[in-house]
Amino acid sequence: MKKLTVLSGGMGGAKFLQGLLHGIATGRLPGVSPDAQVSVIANNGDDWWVHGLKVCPDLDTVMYTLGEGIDPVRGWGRREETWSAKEELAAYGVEPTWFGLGDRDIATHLVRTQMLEAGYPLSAVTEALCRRWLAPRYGDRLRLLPMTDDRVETHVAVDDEASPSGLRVVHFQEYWVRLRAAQPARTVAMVGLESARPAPGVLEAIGEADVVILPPSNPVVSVGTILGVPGVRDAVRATDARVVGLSPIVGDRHVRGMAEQMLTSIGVEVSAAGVGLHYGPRTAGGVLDGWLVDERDRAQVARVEEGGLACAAAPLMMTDHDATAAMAAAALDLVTGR
Ligand code: FO1
Repeated sequence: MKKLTVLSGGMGGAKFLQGLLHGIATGRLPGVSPDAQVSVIANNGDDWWVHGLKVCPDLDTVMYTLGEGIDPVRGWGRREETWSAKEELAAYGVEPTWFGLGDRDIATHLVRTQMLEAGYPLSAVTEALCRRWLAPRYGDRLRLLPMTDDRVETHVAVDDEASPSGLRVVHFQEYWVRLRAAQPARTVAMVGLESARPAPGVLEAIGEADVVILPPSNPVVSVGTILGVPGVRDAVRATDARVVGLSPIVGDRHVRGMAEQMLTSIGVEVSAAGVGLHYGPRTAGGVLDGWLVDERDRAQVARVEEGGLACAAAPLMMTDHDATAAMAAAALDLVTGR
């Protein structure tokens, strides 16, 4: 296998990609060539404009993580960060004070915003930013593509007694950062998704891949959003590549993030089998050929198989790069039959 394409959200996807790249570099992935090219199609539905800047959290989380510029504790933003601009904005009383842009991180958003305002599409801006973070380490063996150049923003409806409808709609960042995803998400809406077009290279990366991987990212607001860009789901369904996913749910809980809240909002059972069958087998209108669940969910394998999907169990905790590379190897094994 020479071409691997990964549909990624932020932290979970970035961690998985670290292990995948480590697995390729150390020859631990069955059948994968050491000079294989990895294309990452990243969710950019949790983007937003704040303080006049375009912020793309998932793109940046992947870029900084793989470029070794991420803050390892927070899992977002820059390492060795300082917060003077945030403090100054707060001193002016400028909202939102609950969303923090670090001083180093702001440079990325300034470059991005200037380039966008000069007329460059997000995909070209991302390529330019990656020339600093990824090209020196990976050359042309790693590409980071936004799912779309168009504006897509995820919004979440939460309960609000004061509103005539009983609901209030907030930007995804407000749900996640200010509300800490502590309230039930009643509905999730990806504004702009229906008319978005795949960014340049996205459909080709899926169509020309040997394997397409759905990492343990959020199945609704990360992978679900990418698949929702018109043309992407069809491309995954039509590709000659094998398509395999890894469960973000272990023991009926999400490992990180807010998959439980998001799955509940769309009525999908919060379990490894529930998510696998939600994606569904390509033989029956879905997007997967195989689904890897955690060893603790081994009892759910038969149910997934009954749903028409090849399934296996393996340890799915991304405790270090070796463990994550082993997960990637097990996922590839499942769909390539090595
Ligand atoms: N997460 C937080 O919990 N608090 C923040 O203030 C915050 C700021 C922020 C700025 C830039 C960026 O790229 C990410 C940021 N995040 C922050 C993370 C982000 O909200 C989420 O983790 C993702 O959108 C979910 O994938």
